[in-house]
Amino acid sequence: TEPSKTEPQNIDDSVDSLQAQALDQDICLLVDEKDNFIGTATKRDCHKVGEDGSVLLHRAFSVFLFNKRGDILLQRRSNHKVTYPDYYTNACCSHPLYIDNKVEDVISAARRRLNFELGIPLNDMDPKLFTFMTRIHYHDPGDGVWGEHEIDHVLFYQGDVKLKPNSNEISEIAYVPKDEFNAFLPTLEGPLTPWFNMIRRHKLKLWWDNLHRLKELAEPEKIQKF
Ligand code: DMA
Ligand code: MN
Repeated sequence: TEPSKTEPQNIDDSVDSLQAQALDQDICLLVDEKDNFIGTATKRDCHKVGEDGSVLLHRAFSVFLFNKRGDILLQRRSNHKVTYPDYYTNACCSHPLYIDNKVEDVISAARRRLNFELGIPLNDMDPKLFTFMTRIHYHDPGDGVWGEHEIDHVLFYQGDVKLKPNSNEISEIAYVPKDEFNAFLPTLEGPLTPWFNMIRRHKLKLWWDNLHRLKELAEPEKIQKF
């Protein structure tokens, strides 16, 4: 017989098993408002929304990737993602982890995750070509069950890379030229993630216009709220 549809569902029944595994295995970094490391918590505990809408503050990163022509890489988050499934967003986001009893540095975490989500060979990504632009503190209650509260380290990367997207993570990718970007966004059949939208509105144009001199515009010491 069919299982009754009216039975209460465990949250994890609706979560893909690979994504569910990461919720308990990935150990994220809790930080204070100045981005000082203050402890650890599982990916699950870092993204559960409390009854009052609160979420534990943790460290994250967002990579904006451009090819040598200066086109931006966008991705659509897969339907399997626990947070923000089917949303369109920048090339890759995730969290530096607590691995082997050590705090992982953000650029190592970004390279590892670009390899995992987009299949970019590690050797295609020179750590020196990442520019740490700024930090953004934001809170978003998501769907009310899973949300975000992060100090997000924004990293820009320009270079030509081989892509082999992981379908458990990503359902679509596209390179978009700068002069087509504003017309392209309204054609998308899904929402933009809140962090991508925030960075797009406040910072993207200036930084995209200045890919050749990002180091001069970088403000890694700042933690901004928009
Ligand atoms: C989390 O990204 C980081 C930000 C900046 C929202 P994510 O949900 O894509 O993380 P993961 O890929 O680890 O699930
Ligand atoms: Mn997060």
